[in-house]
Order: sequence, then C-alpha cells, then structure tokens
Amino acid sequence: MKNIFLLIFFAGILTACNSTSSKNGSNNSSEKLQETELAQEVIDETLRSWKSYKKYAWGHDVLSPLSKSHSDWYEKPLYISPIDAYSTLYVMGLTQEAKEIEQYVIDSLDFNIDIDAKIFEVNIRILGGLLSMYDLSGNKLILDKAQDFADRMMPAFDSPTGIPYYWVNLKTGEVKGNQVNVAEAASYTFEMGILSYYTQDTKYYQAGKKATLAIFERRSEIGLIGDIINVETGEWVSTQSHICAGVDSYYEYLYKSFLLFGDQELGEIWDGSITVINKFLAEDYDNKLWYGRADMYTGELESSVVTLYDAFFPAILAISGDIDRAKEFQKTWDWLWNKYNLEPMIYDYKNETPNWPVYDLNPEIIESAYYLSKITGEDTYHKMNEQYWSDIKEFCRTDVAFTSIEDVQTMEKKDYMPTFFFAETLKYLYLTFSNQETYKFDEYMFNTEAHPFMKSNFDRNKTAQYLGFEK
Ligand code: DMJ
Repeated sequence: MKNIFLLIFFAGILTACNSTSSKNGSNNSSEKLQETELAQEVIDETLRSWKSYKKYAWGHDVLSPLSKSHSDWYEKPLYISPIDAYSTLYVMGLTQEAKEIEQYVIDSLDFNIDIDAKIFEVNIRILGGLLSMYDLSGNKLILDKAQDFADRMMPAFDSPTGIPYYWVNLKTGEVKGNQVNVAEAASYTFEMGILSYYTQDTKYYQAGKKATLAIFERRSEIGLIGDIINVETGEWVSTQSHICAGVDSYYEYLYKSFLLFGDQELGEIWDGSITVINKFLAEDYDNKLWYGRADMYTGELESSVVTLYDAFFPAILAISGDIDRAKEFQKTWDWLWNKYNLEPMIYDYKNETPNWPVYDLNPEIIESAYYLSKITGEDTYHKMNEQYWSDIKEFCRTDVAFTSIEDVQTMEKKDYMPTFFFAETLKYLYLTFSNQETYKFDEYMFNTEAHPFMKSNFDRNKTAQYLGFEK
C-alpha cells in the first residue's frame, strides 16, 4: 500500500514539473489523472491511425486505409486531416504529435493556391481547426494563418443576399455556385464570431450573421424554412423543412453562437425555430420520436426520410434544456444503430429501409451520447458509447486505421477515413471515457466539427463590441 502512495506521490511531482500552461491556462496532458482502460484504448487507436496517416498520406488531405494511400479534396492538398486531427491529439495529451502539426502549419502551409474550395466544409474544418489550434496553443502565428484563410473565404459572402456562394477560389477570390443548402448558407457565426473576437474586427461575424439572418428572414408565415436557396435571388429552390443533413448546423450555430457570445437576436431566432420544429417536424411513429420533413408553407409532413446527421439534435436539445426530448430522440437513434450495428446514412422510418446504407465513421450519435452522459450523469449514455465503439472496432477497424462502410447490411468496407473521424468521432469517444479533469464538460464549447473553444476566453462584456452586435 505504502509503495502505491509513494508511486502516486512521485508521479504527481513529475507531472507537476513537466506541465506547461497554454494561453488559456488549460493544463498539459501530463497533469491528467490515470486514464480509464477504454480512454487509453481510444488514445492508442488514435495514435495508430495517426501514424498510418503520416506513413501513407502525409501532406495530403485524407488517408485511404485499405489501399494504404491517400486522396485530396482538390487539385492541390489543403492538409485537412492534420488540421482536423490537431485538437483531438492535443486533448488526448498527444502533445508532441499536435506540436508537429502546429509547426507544419506555420512553416509550410500556404493558402495562396489556385483551387476552388467549398466554403462550408473549409469553414468548419480549416478555419474552425486553426482557430481551435490558436485557442489551445496560444500561438499568434496560427491566428495569423486563420485570419489569412478567412480573408480568402470572405469574397464568397459578397452576394446580393449575403448568403455565400458554394465555391471560392483561395487565390483569386472568384466565386461560383449560386445554389446552396441551408447548412452551407448559414453555419458561419461560430467561427466568424471567434475570429472577430480575436482580431477585434467585426467584419467576419457580421458576414456570418448577415447570411444567417438572410435565411431566417425568408421563413414562411408559419415560421418554417426550406432547405435549398439561390444566393443571388434569395428564392427557395427546395421548400422542404427539416433538421437533417443540409440544414443541421444552421440550428446548431444559432444556439451555440447565442450561448458563446450572448447575441440575444440569435437566441430569439433559436427560440422561435425550436418551437416550430417541435410543432411541425416532430412525430411519434412506431413508439419512437422522429423529426420528419414537412412543407415549409403548410407544415404538412411529407417525408419520413432522415439522415444519420440528425443524431446531432439530442445534444442541442440537451444543452438548450429539453432533456426529455433529447433522451427520447437519442433512444430512437440508438434503436437504429442497434438494428444494423452501425447506422445507415439515409433511412426511411416509415418504409423501414436504408435508402443509402453507407456509414462514414460519422460522429453524431456518439456526440449526443457524450453530451447526455455528461448532462444527466446516467450510465445509459456511457454504455451507448461503449457499444458504438465496440461496433466500430469490429466492423471498421483495418490493419492500419479505420475505414468507412459501403453497406451496413453487408459490412463491406470502403477505402476512406474521413477527416472528421479524427476531429469528432475519436474525440467524443475519448471524452466520454476519460477520467481527466483538464477538459471539463462545462468549460468548453465545440464547433460543428468538434474543435473545442474555452468559453471563458470570450468575455461577455466585450463580445458585443468585438463582434458588432447590439447588447
Ligand atoms: C461533420 O463534418 C460536421 O459535423 C458537419 O456539421 C456535419 N456532419 C459531419 C460528420 O458527419
């Protein structure tokens, strides 16, 4: 017994000597408690996958784990996997690996490249990833990179409605693509607000908020929005209202931006939106809570086709205080997961068919189980993530990393490990299982790609001024 105490004592001294504080005062991994076996397993698997990325795909966007090669999103790589992986490696205490990415970003990453980038995707992954890298490291050079990147995104917002075009050329600022879905139209207030705060330049948040207001102002008389819009005319191209893929992060950012910055206007839009979502889209079918698709003008439900992205919603319901619905909806997704032992990308709950049976290592159900586990303290949600992790290991694990699944009915593998597997899936699993005190649930807020930001970094007495909204 005495020996154990001595060991703990010396380990304590060692960790205290090793520790360095980041800009936010968040602690280095060496101060954390002994990890649980499961958390350690997630760390080991993350490190294994990261080493494979480095071996087979370094300098490129994505690892192809079956062919042990790589692919890029565009003609030239944007280094998306490492930027997405950084905050997960950091949070897990893999600080050397994280530092290596930070250094590469500073030394070698140049965004002055002649490629058309998808504005939504690069906002959540690259801008969000770089801002979080700055938040965690305190390295001002990273903030400069983030600002440089955002400045290259800004021409996209110069449309007649303020809703960004789909593509922007990072070198020339040329834009194209005048039809976007709602998520692509209006999921910018979070990253752009953070950038405005750090640079004290309101223009970023103002551009993001203008796009959000442009969507909200085009709601129907009953308060619902559609899902695809023309950025030049402001006319709805599709008038189907839902919370699924293609809309999801619009709602997520209304609430999270209101919470992080205290912009009441966004809070009011959220309040109005959640009321009509629950009124028109929620339905009880086969003893389960579902959110279907309705016509934005009549509110009539017209489709029971949902996407696995929708499993982000229990987390938002839970943080906004609707624990009952959050639990109920999570139960639905848990049922679907257990039906296939993974989730199909698209599922029709009335026809009981997977319309698109792909599983891309997506995080949403795991993210919501993590939030519910922390908010309710109930073991059910920890157990859910234990189950999901066990299934992912069984069906998606390869000899070098993890890979997506072509069809959850046959478990045929696809040769692709999406960058959000590093950013989100592994992070939420780790945080659910971890004992460590460093990343306290209440102290952080995540962008939609799970890049963490410390809430206390954003002083509520300054947000209105730095972001340019009325108190
Ligand atoms: C992620 O890229 C983001 O979470 C996005 O908002 C939607 N879902 C994917 C992963 O499934």
